[in-house]
Amino acid sequence: MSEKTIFQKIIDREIPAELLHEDAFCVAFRDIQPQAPVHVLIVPKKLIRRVGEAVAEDRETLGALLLAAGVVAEKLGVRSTDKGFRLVINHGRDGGESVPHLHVHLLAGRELGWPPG
Ligand code: DGP
Repeated sequence: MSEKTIFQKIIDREIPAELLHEDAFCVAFRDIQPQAPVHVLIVPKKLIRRVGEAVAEDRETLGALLLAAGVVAEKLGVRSTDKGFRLVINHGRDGGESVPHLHVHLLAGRELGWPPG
């Protein structure tokens, strides 16, 4: 079996992290290298390596990640449309993935440029 990812260790409480949200499917905690005033990672408890490798049975988990994003955005005061937030999922080298455990980035707290870098 391959070694646990850093996110799996957080989920298993082997590494401390302040959880902003937890439900049956996922946890959310702040990114250690924030790219915006609000930068939260939403991570499924099930190890799905990356979004393009999810399978049909992951449908409920994938939906739970987006629902959790709304909950976290509300909790952090950025859900209203006059503020707002962006969700990002990086897949593979060109996508900028560095941790091989699916996670949704929730970025907010400043105006985010488009197109992204
Ligand atoms: P990505 O490049 O999409 O795979 O994003 C991985 C993110 O994970 C990156 O923004 C930094 C963050 N990260 C890496 N290690 C840790 C950690 O130990 N704790 C937390 N909170 N975030 C981490």
